[in-house]
Amino acid sequence: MPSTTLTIDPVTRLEGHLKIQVTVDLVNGVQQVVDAKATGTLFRGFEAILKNRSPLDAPDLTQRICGVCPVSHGLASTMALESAARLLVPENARIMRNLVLGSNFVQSHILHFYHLALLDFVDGPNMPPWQPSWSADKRFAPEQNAILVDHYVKALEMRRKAHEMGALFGGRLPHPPAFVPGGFSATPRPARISGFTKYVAELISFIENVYLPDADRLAARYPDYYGIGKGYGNLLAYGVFDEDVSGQNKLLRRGILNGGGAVQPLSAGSITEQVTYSWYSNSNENLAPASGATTPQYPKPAAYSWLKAPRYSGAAYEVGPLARMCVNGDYALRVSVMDRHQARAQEALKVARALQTWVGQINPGAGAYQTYIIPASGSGLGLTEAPRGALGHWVQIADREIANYQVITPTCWNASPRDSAGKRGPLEEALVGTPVGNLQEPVEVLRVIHSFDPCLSCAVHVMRPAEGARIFALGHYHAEEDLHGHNHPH
Ligand code: NFE
Repeated sequence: MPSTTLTIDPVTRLEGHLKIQVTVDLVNGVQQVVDAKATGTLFRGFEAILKNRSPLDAPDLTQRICGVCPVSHGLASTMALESAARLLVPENARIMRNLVLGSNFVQSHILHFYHLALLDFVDGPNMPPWQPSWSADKRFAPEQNAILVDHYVKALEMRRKAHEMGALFGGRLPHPPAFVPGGFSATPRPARISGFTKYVAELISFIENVYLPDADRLAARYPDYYGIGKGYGNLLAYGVFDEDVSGQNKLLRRGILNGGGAVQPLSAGSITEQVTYSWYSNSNENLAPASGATTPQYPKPAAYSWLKAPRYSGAAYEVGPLARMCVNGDYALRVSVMDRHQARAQEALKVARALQTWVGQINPGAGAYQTYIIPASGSGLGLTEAPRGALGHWVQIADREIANYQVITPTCWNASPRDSAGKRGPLEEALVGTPVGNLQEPVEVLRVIHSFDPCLSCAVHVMRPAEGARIFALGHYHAEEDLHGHNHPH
């Protein structure tokens, strides 16, 4: 049989625009993926937007990278600015940052399991938007299926509550305005504390009684997915949720696991970004992000993605809840589709329980902000975690302006293209070996992709309409004119 190339473009039920191309062939009598390419199809451009602006703009602007994980961008950015000014924030700021970020983690994990991943395994109701859909390899009996669909609906309500919980301190979700360099701009009023306490109890109950049992149900029905989607097995975590203002003690700690063995310390200096297969100038090749550059070049021979390829000591690393939980010693070191789902569900519970502890640590009588003065020059680094994995912001300040800014998102790590050595990114590698039962409905490929919870909005962001494209504005009508000033007949 000749090999077949399948293209899924766009992959749905994720954030942003991802194209996946897999080559399927027969190996030892099993039809399976033998090669894969992941393409981020839009250019993000925030690095260019931030140049020469006030550093104080960075937390607000970088939150607009994504509406799903804005809290993490706000935090990474304020951390980068504070490290450039060598400033530690007050205890109340540490706690309220944890509360808003943790609310976002819980919301995002529930979103991923029920609304993005589950429909690869479960039949939705017989109506749009659930139908038409692929029917391959759906294993749940009708009554189990119905329970999971009920939980899909319940999960919408729980996500709303998680958003409302975070907004109590964040001021708004998504894009909370409360993350500012120097601390936190909300006051820890007792009514907010008691409101938060109620919400978190309800969310813990949902995670314990619904989410975790559903994740176990899925694992029991699809145990073969503990053997699918492994990839390199390299895991990396920057760590997150400070337990004190020094930033040294975290709920989920920093480190790397190199295909097995003991957790190693992580050195930020070992991170570079490679662009051989990315639509960026070769002058950007293998730069450390502290002195990184993001110079688009399209088209470019052999390049196939707007994502760069971040590497640690030259190797590809997977990031995300599984990486965090394994590095922290909370999850046995196994890497697969089902382990990603299990670790994510268990992390949701760990974070929700920690929220309960932190909200009790707030001192309502104390402040949460200290004056932040923009340094005349300097460099800063903010390493934290977003729900989807390790997130880093690097800033250079000169003449009190941003001279350079670089962001490496979790999806850049996971869905990166090949590096300069020609080695696949983590998701590409994880797809290799995936069995494909039905070439018309390669649902197994989707399950591997979704287990990483990719977000291409974080990775890429700005697009230029095609030549001749027509622009329609909702609400009022202008003469139909394309971008190039040509009028078109009705
Ligand atoms: Ni757009 Fe994000 C998370 C970040 S993923 S969701 O989590 O940063 O690249």
